[in-house]
Amino acid sequence: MKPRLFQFHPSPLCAKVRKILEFKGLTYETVEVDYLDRAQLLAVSGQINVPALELESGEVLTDSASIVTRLEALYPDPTVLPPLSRGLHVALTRYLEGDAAEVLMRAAIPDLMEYYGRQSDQHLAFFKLIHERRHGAGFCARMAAEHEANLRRAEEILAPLDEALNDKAFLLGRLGLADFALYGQLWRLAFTGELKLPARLANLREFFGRIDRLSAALDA
Ligand SMILES: N[C@@H](CCC(=O)N[C@@H](CS)C(=O)NCC(=O)O)C(=O)O
Repeated sequence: MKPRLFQFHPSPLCAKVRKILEFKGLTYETVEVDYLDRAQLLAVSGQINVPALELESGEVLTDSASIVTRLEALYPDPTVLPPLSRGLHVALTRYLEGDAAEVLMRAAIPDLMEYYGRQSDQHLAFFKLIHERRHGAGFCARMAAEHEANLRRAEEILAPLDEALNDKAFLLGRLGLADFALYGQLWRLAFTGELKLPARLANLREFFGRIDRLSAALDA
């Protein structure tokens, strides 16, 4: 059996892991977890968050950072932690999945509400419950009302990353973990099928396409 990645389609951390698997040349299947029904995910991984990765050996990995560490140990070549910039990749990933993720998550709330609302009223209610437990009552409605400002804030924090890509294809020169983390965070603005990055962030738009096409490039 191929490795199985348990995911929610909109999840940035699942997007990151998908591209790392593809970069390493590993074929895998995705299991789309229903936001409301996590029984299989719980049975397989003992917890209810994604990504969870079940390897061919039966070993089950959770937490995207631990997944990357284990994949690096099992399949070191090609590495996502290039020797001379390993620390920078880790530090930048921490920023992208910390402060930057918070800003981009806020900008993505209306799309997420639409996505789960289309599945059912219960899906939307559960999505709101999870986010309002974390961020306070009224969070989702407030994010919808403040959407324009949230998009401006997202553009602000993405601008320096766009600038870093002026003269190179990847953030630190050679493709590595931080690029996959950035791809995952940009996925928040792309999971609907439309890349909602402002036109002025042209380098980032190209960058997203470059990583997005990785599997196709490897298949070629
Ligand atoms: N530290 C974990 C965080 C995993 C996580 O929070 N995943 C989100 C999706 S990106 C999730 O499953 N959230 C649960 C929920 O929304 O109910 C990792 O890096 O994998």
